[in-house]
Amino acid sequence: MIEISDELKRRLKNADKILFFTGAGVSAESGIPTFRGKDGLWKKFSPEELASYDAFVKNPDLVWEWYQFRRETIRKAEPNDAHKAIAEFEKIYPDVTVVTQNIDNLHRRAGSSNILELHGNIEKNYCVNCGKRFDYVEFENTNETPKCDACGGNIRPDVVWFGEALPQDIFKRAEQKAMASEVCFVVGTSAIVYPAAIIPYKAKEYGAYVVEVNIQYTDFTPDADESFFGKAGEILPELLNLAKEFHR
Ligand code: BJW
Ligand code: ZN
Repeated sequence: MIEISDELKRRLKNADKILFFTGAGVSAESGIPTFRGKDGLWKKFSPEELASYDAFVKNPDLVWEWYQFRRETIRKAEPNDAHKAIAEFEKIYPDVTVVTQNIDNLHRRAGSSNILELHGNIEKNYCVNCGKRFDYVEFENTNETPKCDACGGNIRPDVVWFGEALPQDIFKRAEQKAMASEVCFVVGTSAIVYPAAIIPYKAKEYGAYVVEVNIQYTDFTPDADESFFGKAGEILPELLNLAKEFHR
């Protein structure tokens, strides 16, 4: 059982606008590896070596294979109790937004309806040459980079790599939701990748009470109003129950 402060009780009681800022840790209990940490590597490559346009130009098949491997894992995965609890907050509060760095669709599959995906979506692809868009299903069994049927260019996943800009409209909306939020939960992220990591600081700057949920101390911990150290799939259902108890 977690213990929460009187201030968090007061906030849960009076808030209308809730923001969740999530990272890979929220999907860890669904069996999807995080990026950093001991299980965060794939075939001895770090995310910085694979998640970049330079890496894709140098070795498109390696990068494509990494994404195919991850798509398979993600497709087999199910939303966990953290995703489900987050989705259920919508039944209590009128304005709930999930700003996620994840590309795995698990918030959507758990039933969340207002999701802002800052780093794209692994189910989608586009041609680097002409921009034509393709669905994942078209390349289900391809371990080599597929070629665009319109121009022959390489097809890449529609995700944001290092050095690339985030989708500006989505990032703007996320910032606005952060600024308007009254309680902001920061769940399962190392909070080291920018500009996404600005979101919880924006929330705090504009008056939100910021609550972190992580299995360990992060770069954001010193700035959190309250931190719960434990698994998201265990802590979030407890926070949901407390919200149900206290919300007016
Ligand atoms: C649990 C748990 C459980 C585990 N329960 N918790 C130097 C200084 C500052 C910035 C830079 C710099 N050098 C370069 C930059 C910029 C760079 C950056 O931030 N780099 C840092 C690494 C230093 N940023 C960029 O390049 C961004 N673009 C940009 O800046 O563009 C500028 C520009 C402007 C205009 C025009 C052009 C350019 C883009 C960043 C894109 C990041 N992309 C990735 C890949 C996405 C696609 C894919 O998935 O393949 O996004 S990298 C990867 O990191 C992925 C994630 O979304 C992101 C964040 O990781 P996350 O989610 O926090 O995961 P982890 O693994 O780090 O943490 C997991 C956490 O969960 C841990 O804390 C665990 O403890 C916890 N946990 N189990 C609760 N059960
Ligand atoms: Zn093309």
